Amino acid sequence: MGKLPRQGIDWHEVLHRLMSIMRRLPNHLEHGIVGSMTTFPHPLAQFVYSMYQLFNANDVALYSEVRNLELEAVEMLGEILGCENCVGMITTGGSEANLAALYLAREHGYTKVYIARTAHDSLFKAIRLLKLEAIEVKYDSYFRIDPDDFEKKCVENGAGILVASLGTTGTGSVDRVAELSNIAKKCSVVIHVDAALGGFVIPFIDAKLGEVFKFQNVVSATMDPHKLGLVPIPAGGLVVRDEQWFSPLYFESRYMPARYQIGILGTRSAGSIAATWAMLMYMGWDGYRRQALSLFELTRFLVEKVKSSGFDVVGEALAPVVCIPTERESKALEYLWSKGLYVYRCGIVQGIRVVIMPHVRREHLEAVVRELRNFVNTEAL
Ligand code: 0PR
Repeated sequence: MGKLPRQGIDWHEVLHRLMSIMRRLPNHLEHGIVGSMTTFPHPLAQFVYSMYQLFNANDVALYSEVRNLELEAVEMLGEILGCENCVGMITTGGSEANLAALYLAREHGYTKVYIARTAHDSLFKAIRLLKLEAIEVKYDSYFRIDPDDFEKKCVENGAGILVASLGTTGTGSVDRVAELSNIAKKCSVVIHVDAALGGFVIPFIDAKLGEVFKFQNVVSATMDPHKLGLVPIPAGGLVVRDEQWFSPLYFESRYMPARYQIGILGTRSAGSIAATWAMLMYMGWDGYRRQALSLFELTRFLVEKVKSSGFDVVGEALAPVVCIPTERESKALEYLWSKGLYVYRCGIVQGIRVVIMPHVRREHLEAVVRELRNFVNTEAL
């Protein structure tokens, strides 16, 4: 068990033990991981990550060039969302970026958070950690924030921050930021957009939905390179409109040569920054657009297959997330896992969630629908 050996053991033995555990772990290339937003990172990004992982990006005096790379990477992420000269930072993932975004809002005096149940759990976690006030906003039958309800709530409650999603976790729905921004303006509400997954697909398909920074009251966005950016875990992105909004994330660090550090963490690996920068440069706009188009094609294929097999799809599946409702969610999940198809839960409704990531193939999707049919047939016996 977890007992520190008195004398260290041979490193071959250490590796042997870890290899045998690793062989039992499902991986993206050999197994049916069809339900989470992770994928096999690009080999270039893996290589660059290992090149840079030893450097502490938060030692900004020693590694000011890493901060430059970080700012370039964040600016490129911002450009995808329609921002010119955005600033920000690379985080460990969407949860840290969402937490930091709500912290920024609080520091600027916004303590009310307008939020729908469709938002990712990390935002509710952030509200709890930061002791903010959540004001629940309804969602429509497509799992998008209901603009009328938002208007009613913001007229009643006044200034705050609205959380919108570009690709919700449960159904892949896309909030209509243009319309929400108009309403928000009237009530002095600013907006944070969680584009952790959808930010790498929606803007490449539909600029009107994707260029969220065109709306002046959008102050920040989350965009995760370790999802569809093809960068290894951990890599999230916090994109912020300007330096003034970002400034509360500079923290005093008295012993550091620069006297400050950036963000919620202390030491943070430059690996995530360099790998994100490398992938943005390597893929470019066209590379991510091609990826988005092929993911959408597969998503449409799945939606049609699901429907023609007598099942339903919830939401609008604009991002490559498909939620198939079933009241026997846990049983269906268990059944599919036993067949080596690692689907997840929709969360927002009872149902099975499939996420179409770059490693997912047509055969996986056919197998999901086939096994779901088999599950229903065995249950009916
Ligand atoms: N925002 C959205 C819209 C998300 O879907 C997620 C995570 C986050 C923020 C938080 O991101 P981090 O997990 O990077 O902090 N969604 C992933 C998902 O639904 C989480 C995940 C990741 C689940 C890996 C399982 C897994 O193996 O798939």
